[in-house]
Amino acid sequence: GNMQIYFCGSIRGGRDDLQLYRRIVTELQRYGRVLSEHVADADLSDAGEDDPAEGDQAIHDRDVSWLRQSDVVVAEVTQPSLGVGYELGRVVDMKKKVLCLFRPSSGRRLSAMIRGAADGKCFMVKDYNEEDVEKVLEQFFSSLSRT
Ligand code: 6K6
Repeated sequence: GNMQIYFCGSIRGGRDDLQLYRRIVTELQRYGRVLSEHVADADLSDAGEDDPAEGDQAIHDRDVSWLRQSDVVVAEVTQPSLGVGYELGRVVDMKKKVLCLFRPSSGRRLSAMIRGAADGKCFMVKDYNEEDVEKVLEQFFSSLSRT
């Protein structure tokens, strides 16, 4: 559809979940246009600047403007990332629908500032297993079209 989707996932926070991000982005493309496909780009390492032409300020400004443009935000929050936390904080004030996906099987505990931001309306936090990711996304997007 025409929905604009912003996907958040760890980059410099660590790339352990990259394959899962790719799976999520591929699935999100069924529901709309993913503005932030680069998050699932295997060439983008956590080591630093693969593209020296693009400074951190340009990355920040472009990502914030894409967040503003987006209709919904989906974040995989299992791998802790300052950038993802920052994006989610900015987006709370934009009153968009947000789905945070967390895998308890990681053995981590999600930050209280993310789990505690869930309000049952705009900001959702979903505990899931990797194998259920497509189903979880389907439930989220069908709940959107019902409102
Ligand atoms: C280009 C080439 C090498 O590095 C880059 C660009 N880096 C980023 N490009 C695009 N978005 C980024 C970049 N670094 C962070 N972000 C945004 O912050 C993404 O939207 C992710 O959701 C989030 C990741 O933050 P960190 O703190 O884990 O890097």
